[in-house]
Order: sequence, then C-alpha cells, then structure tokens
Amino acid sequence: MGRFHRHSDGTVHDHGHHGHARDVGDHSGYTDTGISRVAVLEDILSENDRVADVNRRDFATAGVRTVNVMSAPGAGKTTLLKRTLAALQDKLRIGVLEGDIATSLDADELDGLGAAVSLVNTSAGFGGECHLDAVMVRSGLSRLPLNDLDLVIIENVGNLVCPAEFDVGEHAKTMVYAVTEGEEKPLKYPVMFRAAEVVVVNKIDLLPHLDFELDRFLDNLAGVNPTARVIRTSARTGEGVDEWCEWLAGIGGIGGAPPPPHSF
Ligand SMILES: Nc1nc2c(ncn2[C@@H]2O[C@H](COP(=O)(O)OP(=O)(O)OP(=O)(O)O)[C@@H](O)[C@H]2O)c(=O)[nH]1
Ligand SMILES: [Mg+2]
Repeated sequence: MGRFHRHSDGTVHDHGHHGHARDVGDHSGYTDTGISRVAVLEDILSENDRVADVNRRDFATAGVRTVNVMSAPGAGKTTLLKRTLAALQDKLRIGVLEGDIATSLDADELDGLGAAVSLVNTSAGFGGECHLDAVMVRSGLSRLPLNDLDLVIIENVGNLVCPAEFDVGEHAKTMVYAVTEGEEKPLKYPVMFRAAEVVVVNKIDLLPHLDFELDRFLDNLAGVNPTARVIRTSARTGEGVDEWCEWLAGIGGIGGAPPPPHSF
C-alpha cells in the first residue's frame, strides 16, 4: 500500500511529513498528487470493505467459519497447513483458499489431504499484488463448495505487512511467525502482529541453533498486541500443532461430532 495507511479507527491518510520526528527520502514529488491519491485509496478500501461484507454474508449463510493465515514469506504456513489438514480432516470439512503471486506449488502440496483447495494467483488478473483482498478471496470462493464446509482456511500471500491491511470477511486473522525472523519484528512491522488474534511461533525446533531470545520476542509482541494468543509450534516435528488445531476446531464450531461423509 505504499505510503498510505489505514488505522484501526478506519481512517486513511497519506503518510506526509507532519508529525514525524525523522523523515527518510525525498517525498516532494507526492505533494501535488497527495489529495487525489488519498481519495483513490479511500475508494479502493471502501470497495474492498463492501466486498468483504458480501463474503461475510456468504460465510454466515453457509454456516462456515473462516481463518486468514498470514506471514512473511517462508514462515511455514503451508507446512503447518499440511499438518493441520492431516489432523483435522476427519473432524472438520475444510476448504483452503491458497493465495500466491504465482505458481500452484503450495496448492499442489495441499492437494489430496482431504480439503477442497482453491488457488488464487494474484499475477493472473490481479496485478501481481502482494496480498489477498476481498475481491480476490471472492473469486477463489466461487471454486469452493461453501455449503459443504465447516471451515475455510485462507493462506495469504507471503508478506509481513500488506495482507493485514485488508478485511476479506474472515472471522479471525492469524499469523505464523518463524523464530528465524528475529525478536524485533513486532516493533518494526507492527501491523500484522497487531491484527492477529493468534500468533503461531513456528520453527521452534531450530531454537537450539539460534541466538534467538524467545522472551524478548514475546515482550515485543505484548508491546504491540497484549491480547494475542501465542501458540508455539514446529511444523517440522509437529510439536504444538495440536494446540493450533484445537483452536481451529473451536472456531470451526464443531463440538466433537464427526462431519457427514465428504470427498474433496
Ligand atoms: N526447521 C523448520 N523448518 C520449517 C518449519 N516449518 C516450515 N519449515 C520450512 O520452511 C520453509 C518454508 O516453509 P513453507 O511452509 O513453504 O512456508 P510458507 O509460509 O508457506 O511460505 P510462502 O507461502 O512462500 O510464504 C520450508 O523449507 C519448510 O520445510 C519448522 O517448524 N521448522
Ligand atoms: Mg506457502
């Protein structure tokens, strides 16, 4: 989203020069066009929110819950989802909306694990965007049998900032954070850490090999999002994946009853 920002109160503004102790780079080229750029962005975001509401209504009508899984590239979303599908396929009817800029690599990885998978490549008609917005999600939903699902998991495009700025109609935003990313990331990139209801701290199998101070990361996270639920996992060994699946099953609204037979 470049220099434009939407705050939690819904306001949008151009990241201008006022109010900042230190400015970086030459922004003078934006002064003349700033107002029209803000207006265009407001239109884009309000159109996004309108479609997000339509998605939300469709989820409600189908009785399906939806979780948006975001992260920086490579934090382990797909690996975690593979374990998730293996663990939950007999308990929940799951659809995965797989978002990537290009390729079907992740969608192919998730194929055959008992979930209906719909791929959205943002390079195919969506300008190669670094995130999924509500319109892109809507296009992917048309290929999922929503009425036959309990839970839709959206794997967002790998990016530590932009995906968190878009409401896609989901019930919960979550993020996967890998301990290889460094303790300071919640402070430097607060938007996603703040938006996430659950932060999965992944790759904990690597801790013995890293100079990573988990407590310092958790303090930094609490500084930007004191209410985030933290789930520690290794998608490689499977440690902690049960806790993540229990949370998902809770949001999926299934109280232990097996789902009707299905074949995706
Ligand atoms: N050691 C270790 N490696 C992991 C773990 N989870 C994922 N990986 C590895 O990290 C790399 C990236 O994992 P992916 O699951 O593809 O990550 P992703 O978030 O889906 O990546 P993008 O979709 O490209 O953003 C792969 O080589 C995985 O095998 C983990 O818990 N421990
Ligand atoms: Mg992936």
